[in-house]
Amino acid sequence: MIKFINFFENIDKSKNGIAVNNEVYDISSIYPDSLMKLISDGNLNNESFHNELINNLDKLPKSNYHFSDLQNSNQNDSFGLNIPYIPSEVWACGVTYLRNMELHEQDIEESDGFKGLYSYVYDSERPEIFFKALGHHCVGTNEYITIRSDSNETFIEAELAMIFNSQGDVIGYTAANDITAWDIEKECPLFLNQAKIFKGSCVLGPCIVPEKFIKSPLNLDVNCKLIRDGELIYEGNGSTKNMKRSISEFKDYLFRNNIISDGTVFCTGTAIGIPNDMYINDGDFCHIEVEKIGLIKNQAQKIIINT
Ligand code: DO4
Ligand code: MG
Repeated sequence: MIKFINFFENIDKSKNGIAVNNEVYDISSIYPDSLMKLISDGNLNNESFHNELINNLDKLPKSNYHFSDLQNSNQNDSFGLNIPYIPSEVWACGVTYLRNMELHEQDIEESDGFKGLYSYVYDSERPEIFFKALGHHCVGTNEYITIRSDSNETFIEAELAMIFNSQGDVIGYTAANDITAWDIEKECPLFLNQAKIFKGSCVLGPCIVPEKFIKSPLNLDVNCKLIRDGELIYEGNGSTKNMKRSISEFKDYLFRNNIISDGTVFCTGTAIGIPNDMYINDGDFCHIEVEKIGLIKNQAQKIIINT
């Protein structure tokens, strides 16, 4: 398996690389700018390009760090992983798992809100596809995520994300945190954009895995952790095998009468229904791990004033 990454070490703040068997090689001589180029030139999921890389590993500069060192690094370390590339658009699908639908319905019931909405969407033939982010709303692992100044119940959403090319092929996968101001969303469904789209509302990373290395995307374990003052206060586990929708359904509805550019990211819905009192506090750390892809971890920052 090859994982494509953007990493930094010491004074080099952005290098494109590959991780093979935990070793990290610098491919910046082939891709000097963004890994987006790898997507637009068709090489991300191209087997002969992968073989060429594998056969020439000894000619590529090797990092002093392993992939696991970069992935587990902390905010102030001089080495780590950046967001793999800045996508032009991120879309998402909601209510794709029964457990999340049930928890949302239960919370709506208790708060006297729009009852039945989430069960309607879960059962509906048309999936709930919504716009999630532009590139400037997205961050990578170890960057700050945001709790909006006007939200007191913001949640982690641990998701498998697909990477599309403009033709509608799924060419890779990454992990995502679709951070959601649930109190704003549950007050009124028409507030969804405000609940979903704000700066630091979407984490992507830690790498891109080409599609051909993930044989069963709908059978991946997903884990998330909420850590407060160094203590694990919540851990949840899920699996993409419980996803109600298929990949072809996502593609069909996302591309219907729409223009989608290379490298568009699509978050497939939260695989873990988090209890309604486990919202994120200022300073908490949120970890999300998707099997075969890796770990993204971020500290939350509550915005106090409106900046
Ligand atoms: O409107 C609800 C969106 C829910 C969501 O983002 C998810 O299920 O992941
Ligand atoms: Mg979501």
